[in-house]
Amino acid sequence: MSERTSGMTAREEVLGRRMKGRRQVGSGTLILVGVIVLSLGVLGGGILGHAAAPQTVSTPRPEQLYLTVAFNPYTGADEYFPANFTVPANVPVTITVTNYDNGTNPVPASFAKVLGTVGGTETVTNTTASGASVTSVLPTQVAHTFTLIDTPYQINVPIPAAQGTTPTVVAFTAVFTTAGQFVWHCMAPCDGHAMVTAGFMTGTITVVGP
Ligand SMILES: [Cu+2]
Repeated sequence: MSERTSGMTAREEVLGRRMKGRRQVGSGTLILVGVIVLSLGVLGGGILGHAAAPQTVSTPRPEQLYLTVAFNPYTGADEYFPANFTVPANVPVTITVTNYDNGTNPVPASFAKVLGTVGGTETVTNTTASGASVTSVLPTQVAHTFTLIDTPYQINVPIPAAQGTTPTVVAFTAVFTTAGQFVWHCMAPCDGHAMVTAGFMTGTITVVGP
């Protein structure tokens, strides 16, 4: 018992010394490596920064905004996520809406037409649609709409229903030329409560910039 204890203590001492030695060498090496990495990082960042700058200026990338329409089990309603968002003014903004709601809420023909987007079109992608540009969808296939009728904007984007568990993805591009905060609505008769409750089927789009 006492032999084993003393044996372990001796081994621990040796290990302790080795660890201590390793730590000392390790910290010195770490500092050196740290200085080298930092130097390379500053140098590399400078070089990359110079190389990347002209690309950013010459080919401005359209802004992207991703929205999801889905059932929220906590509220018991279909909602836009997010319902309140911000976009830059005077640049093309591509908004992609991924809709998981497979129920239909048929709309009048006027709300099945695409209005106010670049080219007057949207693309629809699901198991039967290829992502081609369309100017309208079947009113009976609409689940929700993204509709911004708030002066000076007049935008309507019909969102067809998901197919089973496969979402329908709608994308469109718009240029927002007037800064300010505007209220959008879903015009499909989906849910009386959600349609009038901010953060559900209505919300704000804030346009910022010159
Ligand atoms: Cu809706």
